[in-house]
Amino acid sequence: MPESVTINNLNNITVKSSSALASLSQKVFEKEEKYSAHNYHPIPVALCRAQGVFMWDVEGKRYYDFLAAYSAVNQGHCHPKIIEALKSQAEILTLTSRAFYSDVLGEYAKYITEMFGYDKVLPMNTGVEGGETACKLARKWGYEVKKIPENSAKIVFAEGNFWGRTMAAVSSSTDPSSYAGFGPFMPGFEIIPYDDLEALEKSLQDPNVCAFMVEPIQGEAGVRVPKRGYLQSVRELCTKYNVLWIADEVQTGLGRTGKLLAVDHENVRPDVLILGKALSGGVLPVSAVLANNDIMLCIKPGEHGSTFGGNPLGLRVAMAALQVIKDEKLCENSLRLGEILRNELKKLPTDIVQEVRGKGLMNAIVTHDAYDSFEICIKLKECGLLAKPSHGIIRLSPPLCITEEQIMECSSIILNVFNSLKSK
Ligand code: IF1
Repeated sequence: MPESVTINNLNNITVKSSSALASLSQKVFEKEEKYSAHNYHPIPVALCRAQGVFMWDVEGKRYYDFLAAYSAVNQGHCHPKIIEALKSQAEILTLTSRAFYSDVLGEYAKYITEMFGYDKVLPMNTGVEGGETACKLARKWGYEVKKIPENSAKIVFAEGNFWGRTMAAVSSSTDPSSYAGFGPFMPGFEIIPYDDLEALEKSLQDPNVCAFMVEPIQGEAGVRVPKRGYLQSVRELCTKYNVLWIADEVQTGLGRTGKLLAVDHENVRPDVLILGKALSGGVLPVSAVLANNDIMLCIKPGEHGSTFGGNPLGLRVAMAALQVIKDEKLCENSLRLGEILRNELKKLPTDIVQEVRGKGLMNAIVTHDAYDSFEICIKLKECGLLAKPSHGIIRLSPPLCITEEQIMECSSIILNVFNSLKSK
């Protein structure tokens, strides 16, 4: 058995056999299997440290992170400026609840509303809480402003949508793995095909529709990029029929697609904007719903909130995370390197790969059905690159701080793995 060496600190070197190292990972897998719910099927890698675009497992192996925690780590793992914000705030004030004012919420609210061009922000924690908040805002606006009869408001969603795992979120899902076995479902939700303007216009003619909630690029559905002009037409149709356009930018936002927001590719503005994930740089759950006063003020004191929503610790982290995106020009980097990555991946064997698609550094490899995306991700892992299979595609979304040299190295890893499949 080849010897391998791990350096567990500067003072001594422990020589472990590769089987001893492997048992370190196995112990992690077994403990999680025994004591944690089986609500995921993870790639078998036991991670213990991360920095920038890299993660390390308990055996000391280094990997490129090509998932970025589903786009929550756009700024790179453990970004020093975000961690510094976390540490300094953690020592003075972490949580007041919204029963009282804190000296952070107003500062953050001014910062983020000016950055995205809305009157107000409603701070929440997870992305799905952002989606729930947006739906409650839309219903309230529907009753108070659009004068929809009580308890008759409808929200339209696109087939293939994914905005979380709550009962409301799965009530709008068309993916059985999300909704099966969790009924009965939320009433007043309607589904239309994604990227279908005729179906959208037909649905919006119902006077009881208060909102259309949609991802500018569908993430979980497999990085589905709509036809150019779709978002502009969504904007026009929602305006025409007095329906709120809710853009779920929890995954596509904050530089992931090569612009600050994915809607910026078509220079359009949703009525309600949902942010999450990278809003905290992957440090804490921080989400946000942004809207103008005519919508946001439909929710009155005591009608919505959460214990941790707007907590000083998360908001200091969020301001640092947003500043990093600006200071390090992560949107521009994402746009430029996404082009380079997709150009390199054009060399993938067409008898294995149907399509490579995406925008900025939000991409996916679509394989022909005969190929198992989970098995391919195992091979990628063995070559030092961590990616995630979902619904037959392989999602590629590294931190936006990745360099061109690293993109080229990762492209060759991916090309080598796929070419090795051909020789099977
Ligand atoms: C899981 C998927 C991605 C999201 C969009 C809201 C949320 C998400 C567009 C909710 C969350 C996460 C959830 C996580 C895996 C991951 C995911 F595979 F589930 F669908 F990214 F595509 N809107 N997506 O993508 O945000 O409440 O999780 O903070 O549930 O397995 P959250």
